[in-house]
Amino acid sequence: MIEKKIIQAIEGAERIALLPHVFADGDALGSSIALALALSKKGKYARVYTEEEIPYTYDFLPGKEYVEAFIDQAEEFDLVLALDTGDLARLGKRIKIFESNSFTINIDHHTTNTEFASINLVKTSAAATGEIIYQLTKRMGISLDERIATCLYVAIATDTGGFRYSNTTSLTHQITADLINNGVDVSRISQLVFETVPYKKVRLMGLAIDNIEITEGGKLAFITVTNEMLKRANASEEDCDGLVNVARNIEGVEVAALIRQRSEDEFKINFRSQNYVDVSVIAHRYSGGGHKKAAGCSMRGSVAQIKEIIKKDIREVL
Ligand SMILES: [Mn+2]
Repeated sequence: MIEKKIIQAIEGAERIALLPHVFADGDALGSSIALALALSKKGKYARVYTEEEIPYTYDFLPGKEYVEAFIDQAEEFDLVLALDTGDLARLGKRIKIFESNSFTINIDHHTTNTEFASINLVKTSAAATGEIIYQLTKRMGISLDERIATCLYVAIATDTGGFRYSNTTSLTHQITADLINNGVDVSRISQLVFETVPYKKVRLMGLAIDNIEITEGGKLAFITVTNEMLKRANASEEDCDGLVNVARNIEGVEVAALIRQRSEDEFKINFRSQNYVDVSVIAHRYSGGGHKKAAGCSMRGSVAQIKEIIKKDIREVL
């Protein structure tokens, strides 16, 4: 039993490092902080190392005092866990922390997970890594409290798009019910996570919406964010979050691609599909990964060149 091995490893460790993926989202952060809170209840010393500072959307998370943005140096640990991380590249610079430890654990739900650790707990049926962490803490006999429940709620609510995506199961709702029974303030959290938007993000959305291009008979939508647009809106990387959904939600669109500039000729592509296209297959072709309906990769070239490549790939699967 993989869970049993993980619990044994955790029980045998004193100092534990937790690593969410780069550009940590609600699930990566929520499940990592929840586990840090749970482990400290068990008398363990736990730290969460992120690649970047916590995005403002998640700044309210209880337990963020366990989080440190990785600069170059970390403390010594006797156990390292990667959470919500499909492959080693998603650990960014923190691969140093991961590889300095001979015994590692990988807890994730991505179908593209490469099982890169000593122990791999990959449950692709889980809507969020938060669901797996919930089950693990239960098994460890750690009682939930408002802080742990809130972090897990954020993990699950964000990865299911507010319980709207097809990954949402009855188990998702059962787990969530237990979290709410442990004190989650649903309306406050929903407002903070899904509704409150800084003005700079609204400005960026305006610019991005203006350049949406719809092609392939209305089934493919592109939305582009250049560095120039970020500058004009006074916005940053984190303000691009959720933009791709604006394009995906257009009536008739099956696949949306957010093309986000990283440097002069380097772009990050976020794919979303509506019903039947498996975008993880396309992302995988360019060394990316993800889920059937949400995936990403990096590409080089001009925006026009990248659009041509994607059009060709999408045409095959539409
Ligand atoms: Mn996730």
